[in-house]
Amino acid sequence: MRAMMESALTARDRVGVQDFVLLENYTSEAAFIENLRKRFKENLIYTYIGSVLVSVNPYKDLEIYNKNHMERYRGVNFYEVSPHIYAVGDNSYRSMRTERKDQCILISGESGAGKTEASKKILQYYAVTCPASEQVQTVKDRLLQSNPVLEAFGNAKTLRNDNSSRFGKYMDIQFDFKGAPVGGHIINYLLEKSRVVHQNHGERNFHIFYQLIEGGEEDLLRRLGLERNPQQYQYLVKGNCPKVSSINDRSDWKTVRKALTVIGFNEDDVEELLNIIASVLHLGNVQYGEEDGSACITSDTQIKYLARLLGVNGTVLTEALTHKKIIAKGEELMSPLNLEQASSARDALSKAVYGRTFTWLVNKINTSLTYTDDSSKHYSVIGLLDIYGFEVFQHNSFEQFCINYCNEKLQQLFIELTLKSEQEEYEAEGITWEPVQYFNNKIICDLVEEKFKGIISILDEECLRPGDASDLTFLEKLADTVGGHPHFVTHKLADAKTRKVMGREEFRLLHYAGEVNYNVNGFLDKNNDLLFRNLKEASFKNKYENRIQTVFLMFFYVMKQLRFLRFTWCVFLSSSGRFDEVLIRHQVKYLGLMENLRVRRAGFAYRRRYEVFLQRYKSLCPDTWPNWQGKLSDGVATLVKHLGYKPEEYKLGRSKIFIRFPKTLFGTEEALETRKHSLATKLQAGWRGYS
Ligand code: AD9
Ligand code: MG
Repeated sequence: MRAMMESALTARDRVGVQDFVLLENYTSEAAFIENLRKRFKENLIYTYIGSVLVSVNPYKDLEIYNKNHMERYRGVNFYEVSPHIYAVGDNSYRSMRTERKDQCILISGESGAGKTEASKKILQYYAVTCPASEQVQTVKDRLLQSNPVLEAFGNAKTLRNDNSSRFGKYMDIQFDFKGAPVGGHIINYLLEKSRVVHQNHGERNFHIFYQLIEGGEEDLLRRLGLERNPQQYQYLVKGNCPKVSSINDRSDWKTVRKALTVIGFNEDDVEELLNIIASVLHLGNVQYGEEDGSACITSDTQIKYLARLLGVNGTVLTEALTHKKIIAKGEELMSPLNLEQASSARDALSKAVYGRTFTWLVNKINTSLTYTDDSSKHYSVIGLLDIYGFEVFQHNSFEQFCINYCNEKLQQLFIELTLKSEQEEYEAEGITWEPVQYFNNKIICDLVEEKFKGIISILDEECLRPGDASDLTFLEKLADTVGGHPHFVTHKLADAKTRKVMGREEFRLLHYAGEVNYNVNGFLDKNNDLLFRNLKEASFKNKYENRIQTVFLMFFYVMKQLRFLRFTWCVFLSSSGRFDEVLIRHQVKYLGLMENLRVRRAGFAYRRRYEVFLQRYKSLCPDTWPNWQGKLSDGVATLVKHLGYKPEEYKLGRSKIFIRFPKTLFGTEEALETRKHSLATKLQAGWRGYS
């Protein structure tokens, strides 16, 4: 016995605890990090904080994602097996089935932390473990194959991640009453279109361009007028990084081609798609010269290809790339563009074409995932949110501003749902409670989004203001309006030390995850792009805002869903392949994991409304079976007394029972199972009544 206990202790010493709630010194950050380190060393990358999954990116393939593992997690209690992303998937699936409630899995973490990999693993888990008929198998295949396609067109190599998502994704998986996946729907947000025409040093354009050039068959490339050399294309040379050691563009091309077929793209669709991708490359190579101050196209090679691939008239295209339409005295005239204007018109066209193609692609995928069985319109849903993670580069622009703002909102949601609402519920239920202090990043969200005086409002105003509005006037307005804000700094307002590391065209935001300097160059143009798209959307969809912000739209949708859903959080930490303590400590801090643990520790793992609790377990006590006649709270009190709950294990609130430890409820669940089993045996033998 002693030997057994000793070996259990040594094991715990070696691998740490699998739920931080069990950590003895739970207020110590050092103990928290040490526990992560121990587990990471043993390749145990997953740990819980109650029901929140925390993971550290191992950056190496672990043997924990095979079929055996999937089977191991199927239908077991969350806390009985070691923490895993499959356990999260399984738990959400079972809650959806037993409670008939839609679910949502929210995945957060900075760029390169492992969010997209995790969302794919959840999808694979469902594809393997859920029941399937022939028709369902098709849906499963399509759900899985949507990933390589979306990644080819929406992911790229950045300095942070070789396969970085450059768009936000919310995916619904729809299940029928048998629990089989029968459909899906994807919503995409804010694709980083600027990447089509420009990449920072060491980064690449979207994968698809390189895949096509490296992997496309000879006759296909000939038809598209492409050469097998990325260096030939202006849009692919900006980052000076055509090859990436971790990426095999040629084999990825094969995967994507196959995936397109599985998703239901016919030959015409594929041809259309590739024509557009090739056209973007040709557009990038359109070279301008100058004649009398006006731009002209110096070679018509690209125009010939473009005219053929896009099915437009070459002369019309040439005019469109060198002129703009103006209306003078009621007449439409073509006014020539200068060199700079013509180049930006060409780039704007490339971005627009790519952006629309991406939307078209997502729509096509959605059509192929549409649930068509009319006999049972009701289905349950598990939603997966995977957005681009927080990122900081040497040079940060409008794109980083949008991405980091999204992450700020996601963190706000995390705080709202796990810290704030938890504490508010205890208060509402009259449960004695020691409040936990935490940093609420709402102040930063407000700084960005507040009506009339937030950064986005000021930017919109500058975009719509006629006259001399420019990126720099925007910066000045910012300094005047939000200059005193504790999370905002401009060069002008900065102290001497900060000024040294800030450009004159930059403003700094003190995000929850760290400081970022944003260069305002291009802010107005890029925002205009969103603004006008939004204005168009607003004209038929202005239910909740006259102007719809795309970022708002994403979170509006998710938050609206969350009111009806049950959610699970997965928090991913990035690390550089080894356990990088400084990096991990920083993330533990800004993600509020210590506060989360404190709330969990002081709190209760489970809560159930009295009527739900009584209904489920009343058969375990002769006084509550078959029906309790008195007050519900008295019924629950009688029941738990009979079950032997100790006073420190639970509390009774105004309308709910709160149970501190998972094991208490598991014990009760087991008792229920045993009783059902013995009842079934007795019924078979003709028994009636309670025993
Ligand atoms: V970004 O915000 O889209 O830039 P993600 O999505 O958080 O980012 P991603 O899932 O793309 O990161 O993971 C980055 C890389 O980490 C992957 O390409 C893998 O090489 C590596 N990774 C992530 N998760 C795992 C894992 N569970 N096992 C092994 C992993 N490697
Ligand atoms: Mg990603």
